[in-house]
Amino acid sequence: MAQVPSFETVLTGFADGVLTITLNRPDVLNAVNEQMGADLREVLRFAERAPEVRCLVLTGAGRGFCSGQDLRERTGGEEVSYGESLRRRYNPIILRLATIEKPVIAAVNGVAAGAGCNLALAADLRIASDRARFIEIFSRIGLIPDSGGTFHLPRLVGLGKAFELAYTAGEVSAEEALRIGLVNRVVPHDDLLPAAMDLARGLAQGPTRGYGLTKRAFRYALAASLEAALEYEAHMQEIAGKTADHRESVAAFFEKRPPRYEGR
Ligand code: T3D
Repeated sequence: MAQVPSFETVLTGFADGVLTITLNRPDVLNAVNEQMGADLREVLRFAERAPEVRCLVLTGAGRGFCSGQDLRERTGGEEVSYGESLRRRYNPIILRLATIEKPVIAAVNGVAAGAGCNLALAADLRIASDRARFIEIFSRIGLIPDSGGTFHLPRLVGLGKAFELAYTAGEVSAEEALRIGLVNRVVPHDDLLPAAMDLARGLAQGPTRGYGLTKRAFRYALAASLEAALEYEAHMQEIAGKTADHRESVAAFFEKRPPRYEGR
C-alpha cells in the first residue's frame, strides 16, 4: 500500500488491514488545535482512499482520549466564529467517520470531553478502558453539544438521558457508559488496545464491503421512514449480493470451510 503519511499531532500505525490513529497531544489530554483538526481530516481522507485499510481504530496517547477544542486557542481575545470553526474543522471529521465505508472503533483510553466525547460517539463501536470518562462538557462553558453530539447522543442513550448529560455536563464513568449504551464494552485499562486490535483485526478480515453497505444503510435509516428504509435495504442488498465476498461465503458454506474475504 502507499506509505501511511505521518502527521504532527496524530500517530499512525498499519497492520493486518487495521489503521490505528492515535491523537498525540498528551500534555493537554489530546485537545484539538488547528493542526490536529487538519491532521485528522487528512488521515481520514487517506483511510477512505486506501483499499488496504479495512478497519480504523481511534485512540489517544497518555491519560486522555480527547478533551475537545484546545481552549488555549480561545484565550487570545480575538473574535472567533465558532460556527465557522465547526463547519471548517470539526464537521468534516465527524462526517467522514460516519460515512467512511469501513468499521471505525474508538478505543477510549481516558477522559473524552466536549468535541472529544462526540468524536468517540461518531465511531461505529466504542471500547472503553475502565479509566475512561465521558463528559458532554459544553454547558460548563455555556455552549451546546456540537460535533454531532445533538445527533448521536440521544440516539445512543435516549432523549431524556441526553438532556441530563447535556444540561449537567456530568461525568459518565466507563461502568455507567456501558449501562446506558454509550459504549459497547469496558475492559481493564491495560487490555484496551489488545482488545480493540483483536476486534479490529477480526473485522478487517471480514466482508468489509458488506460492512460498508451496512453502515450506509443504518445511517440512511436513522433519518428515513420505514418504507424508505426498506427500499434502501433492497438497494444495498442488490450491491452486497454482487460482491465477491458474498459469492465466496456461499461457496465456503457448501464446501464446509471458513470463508476467505477480500473486502470486495
Ligand atoms: O471553539 C470552537 O471552535 C467551537 C468548538 C467547540 C468544541 C469543544 O470541544 S468545546 C469544549 C472544550 N473542552 C473543554 O471545555 C474541556 C476542558 N478540560 C477540562 O475540563 C478538564 O481538563 C477535563 C475534565 C477534560 C479533565 O480534567 P483533569 O482534572 O483530568 O485534567 P486537567 O488537569 O484539567 O488537564 C490536564 C492538562 O490538560 C491541564 O494542563 P496543565 O495545567 O497540566 O498545564 C489542562 O489545562 C490541559 N487541558 C485539558 N483540556 C484542555 C486543556 N488545554 C487546552 N484545552 C483543553 N480542552
